[in-house]
Amino acid sequence: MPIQRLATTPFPDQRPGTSGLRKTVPVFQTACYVENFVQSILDCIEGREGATLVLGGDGRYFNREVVQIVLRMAAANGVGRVVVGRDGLLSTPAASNLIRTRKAIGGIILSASHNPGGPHGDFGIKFNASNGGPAPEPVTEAIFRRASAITEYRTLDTPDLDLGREGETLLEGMRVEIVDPVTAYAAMMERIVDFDRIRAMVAGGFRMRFDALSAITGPYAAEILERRLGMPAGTVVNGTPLPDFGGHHPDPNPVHARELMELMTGPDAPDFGAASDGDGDRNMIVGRGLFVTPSDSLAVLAAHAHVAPGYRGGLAGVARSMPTSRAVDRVAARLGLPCYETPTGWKFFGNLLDAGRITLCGEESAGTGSNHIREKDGLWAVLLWLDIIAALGKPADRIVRDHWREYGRDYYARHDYEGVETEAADRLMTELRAALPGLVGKRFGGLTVREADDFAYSDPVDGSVTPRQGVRVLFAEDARVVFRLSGTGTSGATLRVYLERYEPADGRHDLPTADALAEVAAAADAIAGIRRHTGRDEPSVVT
Ligand code: VG1
Ligand code: CO
Repeated sequence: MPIQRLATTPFPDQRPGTSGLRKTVPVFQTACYVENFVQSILDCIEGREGATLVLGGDGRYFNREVVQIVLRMAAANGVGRVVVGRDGLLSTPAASNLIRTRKAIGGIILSASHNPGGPHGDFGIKFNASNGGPAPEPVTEAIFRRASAITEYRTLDTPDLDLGREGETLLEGMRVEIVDPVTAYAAMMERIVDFDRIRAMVAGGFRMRFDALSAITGPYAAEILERRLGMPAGTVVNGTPLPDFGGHHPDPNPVHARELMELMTGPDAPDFGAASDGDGDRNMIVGRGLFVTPSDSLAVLAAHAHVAPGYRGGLAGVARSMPTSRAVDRVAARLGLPCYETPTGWKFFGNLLDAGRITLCGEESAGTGSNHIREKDGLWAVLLWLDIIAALGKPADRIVRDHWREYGRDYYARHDYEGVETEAADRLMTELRAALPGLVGKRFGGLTVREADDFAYSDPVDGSVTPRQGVRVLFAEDARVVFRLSGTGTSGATLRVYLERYEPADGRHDLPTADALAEVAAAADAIAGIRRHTGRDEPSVVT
């Protein structure tokens, strides 16, 4: 079968964002759109001749078709072997694990993560490097430059492969190895957390609910929680991955996982609740009657991870994305650990993990992870929580309240203004940046600005500098507001406003978050003119 070299012309908009290229399905369905981007990725993989590549996606609409396109193109571009999840499915953490264990040169992950799916929903393509992590900025920029000048792509004229059965087939000279998506991942989890200890807790009557939100983690959670850990059938709900996620937003937060929140705050709440997102890398943790913010979750995990087999030697260090609350910093300070602050997006943790500088890291957006792979990992976070609950013999809500008593509480909320006109959002950020030098010392209600800057990250490992990663305003009263524009949306702009305030005093840890943050929210509007620029009185989503 001769390789086809087909002429094409570039699309100007194929620059990857916070996490890969994300567009609506109709955009991806435009003739040559997928092919151009995939060829650009392949062109940027040095040494792809004869190498191994990992391939899979979260099963959303168009996953099936794109898997076949990528397989043909990989074969036509000289790739030696592709390890692909059965039916083209792999959660993002499972893909990261396979890239590492199979010594692949990289992986192509098909997902738009927490964005809705379906014929009118979103799709995405992301390239991960040989360390299993999202390609760093120099690579994504190289892919973008390539895509902006592309003239032809290579493929084969072959029928679709049957990806429904495990085993190996040949696609011209390339081996296609179809693997069970769950097995290797579940085995890795058994090494990191103490399954026996959790099983004993389950045998003692511990009950939880895991809501897979009709996305990729259903089969993973069913295998691990129900089969290996012995939880009763029905522990995992919405466990069948659907191409449109049942019409829902597969974003595990109190707004989009409302059913879980209602259960956990109602009279029949089980001991623990959890959820994950479209591609399985995010996690939501809920104790009885208490939603645990991802920032607090990271801090609690950092404080107790050493009880689990994977972390018995202690942690090398921790990291959080800049908008994530400073709760984990307090744990690091107490334990004498280095604590790094990175820009939003998992790709910035890769160097720190590879260099052995950190063991745990996380983001306020429900992403938590460790050095076991190079992606955030939803189910892993749930399992580590379970192991900690079992080891401490305390329910999740008690663990969190005890944590606040020891360290103080960082009240936290994120206000998203979605679908804002791009020009209005840009104008807001431009004016805000211009106003920064004059802000220090100004008072907003009871708050005084102590520092204000536009976050620039200097990578301590490779020395690279990434400027303009979000405006942060720090108040003398130990409160903070951060402003940045989302890099994962597919229509208009999303303004994210991150609010936090530290409350050391015991006895003041049970305020409604909105009340604790009211003054900070008012200051945020006064500083950035949110209403004036966006015309919105209220955020579209508060998480
Ligand atoms: C968002 C989150 C960020 C996360 C990214 C990818 O990015 O804020 O923390 O890493 O999504 O997560 P942005 O640029 O929209 O704020 V996932 O689970 O959607 O791959
Ligand atoms: Co995700």
